[in-house]
Amino acid sequence: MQIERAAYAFQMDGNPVSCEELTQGHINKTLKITTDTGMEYVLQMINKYVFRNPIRLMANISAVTEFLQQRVEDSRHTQRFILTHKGTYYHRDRKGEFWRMSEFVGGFCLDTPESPEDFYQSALAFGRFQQLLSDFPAEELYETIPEFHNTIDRYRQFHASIELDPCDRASQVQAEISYLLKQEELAGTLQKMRESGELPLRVTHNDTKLNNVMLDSETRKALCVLDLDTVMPGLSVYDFGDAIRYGAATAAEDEPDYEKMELDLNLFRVYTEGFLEAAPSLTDKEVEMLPMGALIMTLEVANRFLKDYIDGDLYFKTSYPEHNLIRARTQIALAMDMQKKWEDMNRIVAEAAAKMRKQ
Ligand code: GN1
Ligand code: MG
Repeated sequence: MQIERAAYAFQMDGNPVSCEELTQGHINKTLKITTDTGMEYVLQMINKYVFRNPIRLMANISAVTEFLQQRVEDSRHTQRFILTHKGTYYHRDRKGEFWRMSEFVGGFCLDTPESPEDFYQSALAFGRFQQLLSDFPAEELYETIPEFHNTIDRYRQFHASIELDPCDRASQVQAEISYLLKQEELAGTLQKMRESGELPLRVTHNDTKLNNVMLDSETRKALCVLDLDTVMPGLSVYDFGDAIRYGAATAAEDEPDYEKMELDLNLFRVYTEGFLEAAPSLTDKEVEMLPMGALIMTLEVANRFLKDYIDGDLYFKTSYPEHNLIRARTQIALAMDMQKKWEDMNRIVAEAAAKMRKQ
């Protein structure tokens, strides 16, 4: 009933005939609604624990999507949000929950690339997204999650959770805590380069998982990027890094057997080439720091999963009691593998940059 009422608040074409839950995201409740005229929509209930100000969040998203709509040739190359009958991009229900609706772009999302080409396509999508937003007025964007990728601040919160240890779980995860604490200084490197101006601030996506890219069902080419909740001023190297963390990994983010988790260097190369091709405005320093972006994003997400486990699983959706711990261990395994492959990662980036310069 709550879902149906929310759907009817928006200016849909036709009446809803079916509703299916889409379960890939970890944050918002997401449903696909089909109407009797054959239109398909995505209806989402915004997670208020994560996003404290859904109205400003939607102001960001509508500004970004309207900006992109004027710059893309094919309408499927950006999301389109639907207005409510009251003329807003959000609906607030009687329980105080916030909802939004967009047209279903058509196509599919992957959790793992089925071929290197799929991953290359996602690199083009995120690279283009960044390039297209390079003249978006960044000062107009509200910070939906303040300090989102500030790893120095993430470590401050991590220390606070270990100290508080509200569920008495810290003692079980000493090995994981100890590894992450040893990486603390390294994990702050890029944040310091942002503060000193060595790395430029750009409008970035900040959540560049492969499953946030829509691929065309027929051509398998990238259509558009989804999940614009965290579009904010940020670092390009983190957009690159989070995509690598998720998509160039040999196992799922929550693979229980963490020995299966490694960095796939071939996928790393493919993504690097696509990203550099689609975002030619990256500076030499940004290019040089791409491997560091991948390593630090992996450490940051490991830190966030472990913190959430220690806090009692308040932030990420979980399917079983140790889900966040498993996720943290798998991310730590990936970070360790990147540290082993560090020279290869740097060589691959240098080779891809040299290849771009020749073109
Ligand atoms: C969340 O919303 P989703 O599932 O695409 C999270 C990301 C994490 C990711 C880990 C707003 O992304 O930061 O990297 O889970 N999004 C938010 O899978 O916290
Ligand atoms: Mg998502």
